[in-house]
Amino acid sequence: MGKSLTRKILESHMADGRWESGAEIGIKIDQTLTQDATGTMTYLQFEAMEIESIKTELSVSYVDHNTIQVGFENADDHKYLQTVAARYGIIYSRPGNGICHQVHLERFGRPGKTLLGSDSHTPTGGGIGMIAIGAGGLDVAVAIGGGLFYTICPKVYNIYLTGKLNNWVSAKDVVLKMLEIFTVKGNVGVVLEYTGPGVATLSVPERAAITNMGAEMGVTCSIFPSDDVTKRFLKAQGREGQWIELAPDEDAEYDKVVPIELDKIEPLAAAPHSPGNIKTIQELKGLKVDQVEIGSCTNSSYKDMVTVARILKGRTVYPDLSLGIAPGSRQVLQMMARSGRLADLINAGARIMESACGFCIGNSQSPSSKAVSLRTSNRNFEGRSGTKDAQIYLVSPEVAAAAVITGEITDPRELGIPYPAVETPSGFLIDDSMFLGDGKPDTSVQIFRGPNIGDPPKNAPLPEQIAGEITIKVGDKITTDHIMPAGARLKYRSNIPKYAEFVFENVDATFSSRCMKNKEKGKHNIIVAGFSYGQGSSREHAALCPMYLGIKAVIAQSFERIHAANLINFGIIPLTFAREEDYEKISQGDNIGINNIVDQLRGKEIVLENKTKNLNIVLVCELSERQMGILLAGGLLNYAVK
Ligand code: MIC
Ligand code: SF4
Repeated sequence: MGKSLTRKILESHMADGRWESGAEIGIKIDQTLTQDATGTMTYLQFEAMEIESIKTELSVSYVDHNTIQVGFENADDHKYLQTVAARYGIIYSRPGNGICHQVHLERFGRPGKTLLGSDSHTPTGGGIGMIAIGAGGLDVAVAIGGGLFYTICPKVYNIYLTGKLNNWVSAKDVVLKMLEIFTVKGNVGVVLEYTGPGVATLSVPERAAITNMGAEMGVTCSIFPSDDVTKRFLKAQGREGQWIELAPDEDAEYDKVVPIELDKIEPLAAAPHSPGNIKTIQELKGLKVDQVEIGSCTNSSYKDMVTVARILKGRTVYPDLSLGIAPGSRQVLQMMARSGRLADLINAGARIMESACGFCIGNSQSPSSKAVSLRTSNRNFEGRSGTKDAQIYLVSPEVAAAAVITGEITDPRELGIPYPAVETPSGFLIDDSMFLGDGKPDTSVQIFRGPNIGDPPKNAPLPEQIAGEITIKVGDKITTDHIMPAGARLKYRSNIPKYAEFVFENVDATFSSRCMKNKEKGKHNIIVAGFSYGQGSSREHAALCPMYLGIKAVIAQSFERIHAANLINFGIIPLTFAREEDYEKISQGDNIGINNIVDQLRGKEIVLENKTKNLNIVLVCELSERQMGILLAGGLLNYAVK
């Protein structure tokens, strides 16, 4: 049997392990990207590794998350990022240049390369034929320093596309369809590989919108082949020389084949409060809409923006509705400005926002209480918008624009206006002046460290035994937004003691202070959770801040990939229940103990003593030798610098 494209690229980068799904493999990373909200910690950890300069082909540091700059903290972080980048040979993408994933696709993504990014939507790069994976900042720091990235050798599912999307149906609807099929849990260790005749009908930015939201399914990454469409996109970006043709073997072997007929897909939405809660627009039509936000790394390409501009040209934003638009990159914004499309949006009454994450991360444009907000972004977790009771629906740019005109959820096919078929331009506007650096280190640079930048906290090696309290018990599908809120709290990303005050803030505001009290008494803190713990972002702060609060273990029914890796990286043991029903035998506040933890981890099962309930519970923890070493050392930083 032949090989999938995923296998071909991974095998050509594999420096440890072999192709056997489920086993740990170590891959060489060609490119890295960071964004500011995870980047400060990444580079502080990179500095702690005392490596002279970057070892990758290319490393880029973007500033796109924390651009609001209320107070000095964001600006100080930017200055740290700019100077640390110059010192080590990292390209610095200045604030205003755009959202990391969109910009990376435009200017740096290359077929056949591996990309590791400290952001869960790094798989956007799969749209151009890369193996692009999201990870915690510490894993990215190790990769920048030339270390391998370890992950589970994936199962590869083939998504076989046929047909062509109908007018008014777009790439966003394809990935929402995928979410309907795959849901948001149970896909850990899977790569989605798109093939079939339908692939050629999708442009690179459309493919990227699809691979972007693979993150919501919890897959490792998604990938499209590199074909003539890819070649045309690279040519239009002035990078034709970087094109190579890439495809799976004709008889490639896959773990599963899922056919999708593009012409059968209709406009869809993810209803509150999960990207997996899929409804058709036909089911939702008529619902009054208060706010529409268009942008984010999923849907802010040139085509997305021009489509919206053409729908709104000569029309006016519905009176009760607020429209925000954030073009994904400075390239898109400049092209919109020069072509007059931006004027069409301004004339319609759009509030034009910076090319940045903005509303998507909840640090601006929070809706009013109970508002219905239609967004083209990728996550609608409860409270992420900054308004706990707001109802967020994730939709395509076409559906978003239709609501702007009518004030309610509307099937764009029923708008009664001609469909604006927007082609990918044959030449994009190329202006790289907002990238600083030439990839070479400059040891004379003084790294700027403002008062908001603290050293990454150190952890002690794993103790002999765990003795403490179940400090919190939570249910299924707990996202990293539940664990470590972003939005208004984002500015504390570089200040761990301060940020740690907000762990589980919206679930139980007493959590952090209760942890600190236990820690002072020498008691360990333990978290108990249901299925799919740690969904969503790659933010390592959802492990780093709990580590600071003295969390030694998380016991869950199941974990999501990036979060499980982050827990190990910060010396927190990810344990699962051997028997599902035992989740009921443990309550918040229970006193528990695990003796001889190191020996037990080496065995197959771990026995937890629930002292309050006077019973034992069997737990499981499958670790590679490498992961065991990291846990024993108290985390990856101790392990890497030993
Ligand atoms: C997100 O979309 O949740 C974020 C903010 O981009 C995160 C990264 C972060 O928390 O800084 C992600 O997706 O990894
Ligand atoms: Fe930024 Fe939103 Fe994309 Fe995260 S999902 S990188 S916050 S635009």
